[in-house]
Amino acid sequence: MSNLTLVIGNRNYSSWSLRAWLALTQAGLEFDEIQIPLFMPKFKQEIAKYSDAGKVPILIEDGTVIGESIAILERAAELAPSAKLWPDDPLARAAARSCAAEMHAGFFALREHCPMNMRRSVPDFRLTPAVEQEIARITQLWTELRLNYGGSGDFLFGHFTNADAMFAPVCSRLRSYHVPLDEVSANYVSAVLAMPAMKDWAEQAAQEEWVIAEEEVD
Ligand SMILES: N[C@@H](CCC(=O)N[C@@H](CS)C(=O)NCC(=O)O)C(=O)O
Repeated sequence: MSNLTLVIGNRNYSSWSLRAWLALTQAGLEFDEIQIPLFMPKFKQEIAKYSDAGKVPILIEDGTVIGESIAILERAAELAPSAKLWPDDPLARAAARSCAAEMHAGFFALREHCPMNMRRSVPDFRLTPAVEQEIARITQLWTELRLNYGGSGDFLFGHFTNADAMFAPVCSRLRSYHVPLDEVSANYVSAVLAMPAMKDWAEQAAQEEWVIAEEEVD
């Protein structure tokens, strides 16, 4: 039994759970996992056993409850310094924290209209202007980061960092809804989705039987 327990929702739909799980997994940290399917009759009751905030993910470390995915990512970076979940260079690190915070605090149109749904594939999905605008901002950000910090690696700051954990569900959404992308962004999405941990998460998501009708958009 580990001193870390991560409480997550459905692998198929819970984008915030994915971010925390991916950061902990990529950092090589051992953790126990508790899964509570979202929006099922007992969701609130079950989650109240761990946190009054009522949302996943939740990391429990030696009895301390850490909610909010960005705080979990910070803790993962502290627990596994050699994984370099934040870049070493101070300015690169500031840029990584900035884009992670931008993701955490924004892109509401994309989150609302293009829910993460790992097993879904919608070829003729029509984007709203607001979603198009947000995707333009995201791909501009990715292009700048790859150019300035990507070096010879495949990720935003070369190697995998918490910035990639924050954008991993966006990569999944762009693939699910067949969003056309520039070459840099398309390569980045492919690199993120090809990670063994992402494949593992997606394979398990595909086996889940829970369906949340509102998230099945087309
Ligand atoms: N700000 C939170 C958001 C967490 C969140 O919204 N989680 C969703 C699942 S992806 C949830 O638990 N929803 C259940 C609810 O709102 O009742 C974070 O960053 O962790």
